[in-house]
Amino acid sequence: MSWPTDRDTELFDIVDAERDRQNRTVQLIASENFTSPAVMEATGSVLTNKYSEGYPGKRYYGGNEVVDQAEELARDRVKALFGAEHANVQPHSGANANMAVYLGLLQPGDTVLGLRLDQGGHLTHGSPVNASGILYRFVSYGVTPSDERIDFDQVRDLALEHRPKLIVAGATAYPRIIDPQPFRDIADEVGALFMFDAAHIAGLIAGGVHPNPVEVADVVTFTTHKTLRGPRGGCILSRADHAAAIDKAVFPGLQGGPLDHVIAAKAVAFREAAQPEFAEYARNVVSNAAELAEALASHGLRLVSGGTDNHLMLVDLRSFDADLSGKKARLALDRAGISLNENTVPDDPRPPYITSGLRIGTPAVTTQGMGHREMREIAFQIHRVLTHRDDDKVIDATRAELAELCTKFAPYPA
Ligand code: DSN
Repeated sequence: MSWPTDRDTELFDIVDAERDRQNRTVQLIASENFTSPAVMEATGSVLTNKYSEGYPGKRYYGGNEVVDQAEELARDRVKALFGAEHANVQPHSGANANMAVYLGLLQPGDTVLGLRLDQGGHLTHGSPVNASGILYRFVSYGVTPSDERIDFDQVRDLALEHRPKLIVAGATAYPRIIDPQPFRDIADEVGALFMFDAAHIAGLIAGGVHPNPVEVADVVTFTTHKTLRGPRGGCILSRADHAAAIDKAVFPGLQGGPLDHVIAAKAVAFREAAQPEFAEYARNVVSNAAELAEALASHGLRLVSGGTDNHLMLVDLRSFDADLSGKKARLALDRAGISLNENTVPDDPRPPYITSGLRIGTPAVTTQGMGHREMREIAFQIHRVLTHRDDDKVIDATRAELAELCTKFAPYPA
């Protein structure tokens, strides 16, 4: 064997530094989580060495009899987890999963309805700078100005006016339950297909705390690394009649060789998400988010839609401090050891790289075992940083206090 025998300290010191950062600071990015050692073991396994273009039993390469078993296991487990007729576990990401659905079920130029990006939607729901918006004619619906929840009257009016081929539900920054049934009803009324992008809430669905869109949608896409707590990747569930079109769109339409090591790790995560402990985890994610939202509101921060019933909340900073953009707030919180992202709020007057809001999520801190007491502490520290953002002493003190808190809940202790 001619592999280098010296440790690549230049790189692995960086990995160690990132583990330290994850152990010692607060992770509130709503789309992040901590995976289990078993998920990481599969991701770092010998399956990374294999080429297996195609699907189990129909590969373009030899030597896939073992890898086939891993992909079949992943497909069977995810179908059982969500009650789906068909699963494709090969998408490298949620964006790829969405593009594969469009490629499989639409023709370029077809009309699609999706949630506006600045009101909680995703780039792949028709942003003009994304392939979805370049290749297809997306029409956007939004939230109502009064309660900042999905405006189903608008969805129906737009569907009747534009007769979309596909209606897309799902969001990346929407703090409320998304009921799939009204979308199904509207899709049926206009003869459209219905896709639910469950990237953010897949774990809440698997844990039984949010309605399961698989029961009513033609297709459900999701990522495996957010609330579902698996490896980074995507997945598509569909009715059996869409299976052939979707599989062909993923490969050879959009991707080449699947990431077999990641598919194996997805199988591990699907098994973990089927355990009773995961249902408890999902309940705790939502309960922690509600507690954190309430505590932030008690410090005078306005929450979009007045609160949350999922894993995230959106803080609208405008009424709190007109000078404080989402970006300024995020940078100050980063210095204090709190990681989150700036985010547009509905009808945000600031551009998307500045924004007037913060998106805050509880999937990772809940995995660490934090509960209501820690949520109140985090809310206190967020408020303290926002009101003392130019005071280095306060920022440093906060970072130290939070490091002490996080060390008690370290996800990957040394
Ligand atoms: N990056 C994902 C998120 O943070 O919601 C969306 O692509």
